[in-house]
Amino acid sequence: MNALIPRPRLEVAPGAVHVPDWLTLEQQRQLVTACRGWATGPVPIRHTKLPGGGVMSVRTVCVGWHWRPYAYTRTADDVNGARVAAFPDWMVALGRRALADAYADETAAAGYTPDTALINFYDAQAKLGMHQDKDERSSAPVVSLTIGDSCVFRFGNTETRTRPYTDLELASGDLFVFGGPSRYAYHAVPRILPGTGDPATGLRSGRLNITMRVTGLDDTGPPNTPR
Ligand SMILES: O=C(O)CCC(=O)C(=O)O
Repeated sequence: MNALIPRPRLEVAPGAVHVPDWLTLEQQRQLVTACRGWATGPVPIRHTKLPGGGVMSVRTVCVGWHWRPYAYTRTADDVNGARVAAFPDWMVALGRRALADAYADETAAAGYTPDTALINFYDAQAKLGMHQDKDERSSAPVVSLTIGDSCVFRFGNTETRTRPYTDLELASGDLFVFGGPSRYAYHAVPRILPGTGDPATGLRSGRLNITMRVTGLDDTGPPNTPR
């Protein structure tokens, strides 16, 4: 943990806010335990297959809705066909608190109901290229939590995968929220910083990232097919 020298809250771009050391150690432990459970099923954590034939280096498991490139479904048809674990109420509450603290806006927080989370596990070599989160039909903010090893997080602009962008370090317990004018900003994880996590979180190595989102989908609408 980097708790010795307090790191300031930083608005990286309009609507994109980094809140260091937001989760307590106990909350991190609880999240690690919950994620370990989800990683074993009903849909096991896996390297997502890309339509071009490649596989992502990061491993992912979802709750609420299952994400695959580039759609959300209730069942993991590209893995084992099982229905994903339900999105728990305590996680909705956590998402709301995250929004309230990042934006200092209780009204926005009360109206925020995330219904999916992508849980990414990065080993020391894993990375994620520049992309936008745009498979959701809602433009509600994305709430991102980091546990374990720190990473370099690249937060760019909404127009291109290239500069201008800001590189910042996300450490264990950090919150990052992006919404409003930054909701569709390109972002990436170019590098994990191995050995920077605190094993007291329950994670001996690697980085866990949880992004909560609002899909804007419901079970009565037309099937959500990959774009
Ligand atoms: O790991 C992170 O911090 C970012 C994850 C991400 O960009 C995603 O899941 O789309």
